Amino acid sequence: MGNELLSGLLVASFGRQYLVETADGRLLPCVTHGKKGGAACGDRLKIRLTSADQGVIEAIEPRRSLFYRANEFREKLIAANVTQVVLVVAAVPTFYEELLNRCLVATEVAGVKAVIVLNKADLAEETARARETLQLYADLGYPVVQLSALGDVAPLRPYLAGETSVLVGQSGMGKTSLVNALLPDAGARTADISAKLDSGRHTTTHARLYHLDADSDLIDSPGLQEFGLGHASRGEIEHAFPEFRPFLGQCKFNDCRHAREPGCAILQAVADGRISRRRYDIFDKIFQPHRVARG
Ligand SMILES: Nc1nc2c(ncn2[C@@H]2O[C@H](COP(=O)(O)OP(=O)(O)OP(=O)(O)O)[C@@H](O)[C@H]2O)c(=O)[nH]1
Ligand SMILES: [Mg+2]
Ligand SMILES: [Zn+2]
Repeated sequence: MGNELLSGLLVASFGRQYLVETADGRLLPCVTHGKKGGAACGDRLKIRLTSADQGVIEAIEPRRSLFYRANEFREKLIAANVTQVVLVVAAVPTFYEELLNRCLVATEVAGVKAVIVLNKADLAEETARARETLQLYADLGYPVVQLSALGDVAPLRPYLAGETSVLVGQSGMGKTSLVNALLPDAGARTADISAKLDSGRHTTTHARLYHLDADSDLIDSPGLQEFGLGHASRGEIEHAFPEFRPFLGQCKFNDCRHAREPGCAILQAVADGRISRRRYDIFDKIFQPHRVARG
């Protein structure tokens, strides 16, 4: 077909197969050239038609942000061009605080806003305990929005207005249920809560972008079990803990690893109660591989 390039928005990626929304609102299956991957949901693209209803990605436009995780071997892109990460947790199944913190670090490293959603508020007793755990994060300035995706999702709407948000979190926290509640026409499917059979589970396997309204988008993403921060530098991780910032650069040694060095301003702040012990312990765990590595 022609050599003309079209602009498009990547709204879903299935391995090397992509679904691209063109300016005129069509959804076009696209592939990439050869082995080149690296496109993420939310990417703005230049595509070329290879047939009437198939395209090839020719270029990825510069991104305003990239939210991703990485281990020592490879990167896993989650979403591009988001302005906000919505971290979805619930009391049931239990959410892992370290994973939440890893997501928060990646959000800070990406330079975008974070909102924590405590879903399944209808499970009142368990939710009350989880809310106590989350108070630490509310005190740090992260909004904590408590709601039930099966009830009223109105409390979340003001946070989504005008933003491109990606929902992230462990499997089963209710990300897709939130999409369904916010966008009844989304066609996103979830496990039926009334289905007693485990086979009724419907876990999300790929990211998908939905238009909430003319200037708000919402990206659903697959559940996470781990969140590698191999891409973050030592300095980025230190700064990703906002309450550490006033103390960074105050340690006796320039290359202080904040482990057990004398004159460590971070450890002193923990001892003084100005940095929470819980957050420091999580930082310590996350920072561990970066202590031995360079940079
Ligand atoms: N009680 C209760 N159950 C909920 C609520 N929201 C979601 N669920 C249930 O939690 C289960 C998981 O919901 P999903 O929306 O599929 O979770 P998810 O975060 O998208 O999971 P993955 O796609 O695997 O990452 C389903 O059985 C939902 O019905 C809620 O507010 N209250
Ligand atoms: Mg899902
Ligand atoms: Zn230190």
